[in-house]
Amino acid sequence: MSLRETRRVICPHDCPDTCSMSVTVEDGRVVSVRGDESHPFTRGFLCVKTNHYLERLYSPLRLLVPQKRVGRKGEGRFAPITWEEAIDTIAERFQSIASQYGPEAVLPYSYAGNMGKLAFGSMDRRFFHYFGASRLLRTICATAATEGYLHTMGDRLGTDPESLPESKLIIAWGSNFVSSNVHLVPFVNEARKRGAVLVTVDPHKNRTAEQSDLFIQPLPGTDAALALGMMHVIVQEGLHDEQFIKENTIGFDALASHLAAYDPARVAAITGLSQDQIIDFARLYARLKPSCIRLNYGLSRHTNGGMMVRTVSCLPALVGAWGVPGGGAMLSLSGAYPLNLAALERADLLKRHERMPRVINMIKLGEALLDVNDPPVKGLFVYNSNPAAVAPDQSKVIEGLKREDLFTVVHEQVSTDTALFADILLPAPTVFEDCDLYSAYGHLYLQLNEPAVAPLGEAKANVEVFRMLARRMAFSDPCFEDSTEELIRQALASDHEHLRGITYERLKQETFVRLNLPRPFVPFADGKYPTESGKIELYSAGMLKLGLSPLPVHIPVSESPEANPELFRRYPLRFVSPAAHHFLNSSFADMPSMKRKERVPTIELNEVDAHSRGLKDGDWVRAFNDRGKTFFRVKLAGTVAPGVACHLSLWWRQYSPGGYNCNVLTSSESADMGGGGTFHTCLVEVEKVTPEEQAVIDESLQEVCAN
Ligand SMILES: Nc1nc2c(c(=O)[nH]1)N[C@H]1C(S)=C(S)[C@@H](COP(=O)(O)OP(=O)(O)OC[C@H]3O[C@@H](n4cnc5c(=O)[nH]c(N)nc54)[C@H](O)[C@@H]3O)O[C@H]1N2
Ligand SMILES: Nc1nc2c(c(=O)[nH]1)N[C@H]1C(S)=C(S)[C@@H](COP(=O)(O)OP(=O)(O)OC[C@H]3O[C@@H](n4cnc5c(=O)[nH]c(N)nc54)[C@H](O)[C@@H]3O)O[C@H]1N2
Ligand SMILES: [Mo]
Repeated sequence: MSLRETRRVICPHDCPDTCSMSVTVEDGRVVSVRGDESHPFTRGFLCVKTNHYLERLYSPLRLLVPQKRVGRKGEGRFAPITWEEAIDTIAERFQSIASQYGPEAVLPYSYAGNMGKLAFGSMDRRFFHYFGASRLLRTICATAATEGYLHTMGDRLGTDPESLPESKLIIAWGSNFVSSNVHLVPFVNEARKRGAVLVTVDPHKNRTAEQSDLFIQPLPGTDAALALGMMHVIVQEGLHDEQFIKENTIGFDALASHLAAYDPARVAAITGLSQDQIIDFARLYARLKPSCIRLNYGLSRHTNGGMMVRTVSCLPALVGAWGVPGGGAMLSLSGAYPLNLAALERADLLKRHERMPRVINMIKLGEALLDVNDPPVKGLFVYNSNPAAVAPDQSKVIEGLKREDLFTVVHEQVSTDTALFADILLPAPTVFEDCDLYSAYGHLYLQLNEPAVAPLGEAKANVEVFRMLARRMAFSDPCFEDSTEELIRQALASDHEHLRGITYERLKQETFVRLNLPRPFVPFADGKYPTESGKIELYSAGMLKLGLSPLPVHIPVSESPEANPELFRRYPLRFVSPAAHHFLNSSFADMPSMKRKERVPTIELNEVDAHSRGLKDGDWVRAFNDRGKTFFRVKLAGTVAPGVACHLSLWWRQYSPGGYNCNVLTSSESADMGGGGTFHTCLVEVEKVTPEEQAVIDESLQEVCAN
């Protein structure tokens, strides 16, 4: 008789939703994956990607045993080895690199492929801290937006999504939640049923814009000007909330005089919008309350991204949107989770070293691998990330990964673009086979994941791999022996009231537990803001000290006609590459069903730009700038303004005609705040491909279809 049971598994991917999945296991094999109906946020459905999770879990690309390279770098030819040989090799190579160049010559490279608190940052951090490796600044996604928001509000808190039905106006501001945060949709729909208006502000007419009542389409990188223009109108027409401003903010008078520079005529010229659009939007925003601005990270991926987020997050204060259910703004709720991450990461282990190891910004991986550095990077350990596909300035990244003298370890679930460059390739389990603790950045439930099935093949979790390495290298601190359960208990050890009553035992029983917060939770309801002044900072003395403008300002992005006319003359299209509906960064982009849905890498252009280049819908173009070139199929769908181009990312290089994806075009320049990525500040030109290029594309498409 077959054994059939239902389990809960927490979706580990980098997405605000962190869903609870209801999983059926039969004879040790997962046979179905559905949304968990009992979860207050997941509400019984999953996104299109995780609905197909079986395809990922049992993919032919799954890595099942440790392997060592036998071919050329990047060729992807490997031979199986034992775990013992793999760990021995890594330990010996890291030790010899350390004795020749110092431990900083080893660089860990990881991000949020798995958002589990343990997998994301625990034994791995302890290992590299103890060893003295270079420290990685994890900037690729969230740091610019976070810093911008903190300058205004002081904490990573925002509107409780479960209170959204109370909103009368919801603004998706550079946030494509229909694709990137789909579990928000039922709450938004509930609000709309009760009469709420949905507005999208985005240079791309994305899936959220398609469903919106109003679509505002500024040029990329101009949102601070738009927000300041709205403030100009609001203050000039006396629509601001004087009482709220007086009690909750600092710097209103300075801001009000500064707004003179942002009259609708000037803002229209900067944003490409009409004056009426700006004025009407400002009036709508001041009139409809409660209102919620749904920000996410897309808006911040510009050289002025921190300032754009800082500026937009001043708007709710001006109209007094905070303090009621459904009001305010939402970037992230991660500030609500007071987990003891310091205990997991153990930065104190760094004190063993004479000086603090250097830091390397992850978006500058290409430079880190190629430039003359002292010491040079000689060892690289990649886990939870696929930098060959996701990091900017890809030709440099690939050139670096090809270095014969670079010893590269990749710990992965599937044979990614980065895995192909490994010297030692290690198999990782999926969340179905692993145990971990999950917070969320889009809801308020702490969740415990327990394995539903045994690890496939010889897959070992991140925690276990670094525990084995520490043991092999005779690291003496007892922290390297902590078990998974002990690590989870350490993370939960906090006196903070949000965690009151939440224990390991309770999580084991209930899987998900709401933080100890009222429902709905109204952030900042007590009028306290953990900024320097204790108020919402419309003027920020702290920013001035950092050399930033203390008042919100519009600063043209570095690749724009204002900042670099010469570059703009050569590359006149502002290229953005936000998230595709069927991929999650580069995850799922290997799955045949998801690739079929995205079809081929496309570039959306305006008719005017296509016409002036002799292009029609379906033509293949070469998109290029000084950093590189890649190929896209032209899509003319009325989705972008003249001078703007959009590609939905992220395709694997393996499936991209010509062997590079969109990140061969993007720049590794860091944002104005937090060293953040600037993927959407990117000028390009497109040209119809030559017959020779078309032949390459046709051949490569056959391979994509065959895979
Ligand atoms: N399906 C799917 N879901 C995802 C992801 C995915 O890859 N696919 N990625 C996950 C991750 S890691 C993250 S960080 C979140 C990101 O979630 P979002 O921030 O919602 O996602 P993005 O698609 O990066 O960007 C959102 C929008 O920003 C727009 N944008 C770009 N430049 C500007 C600008 O200057 N102004 C304005 N107003 N808008 C601009 C883009 O056109 C895009 O429509 O989503 C998560 N969820
Ligand atoms: N052009 C462009 N580039 C972008 C973006 C964009 O909008 N445009 N978005 C950026 C953003 S928001 C982000 S967050 C980054 C994301 O970049 P990454 O963090 O690299 O995200 P993924 O592409 O999802 O790759 C994560 C990898 O981790 C692996 N993994 C999952 N779980 C585990 C585990 O438990 N252990 C180990 N060892 N591996 C595991 C997965 O199989 C997957 O291959 O990309 C950025 N790149
Ligand atoms: Mo991200």
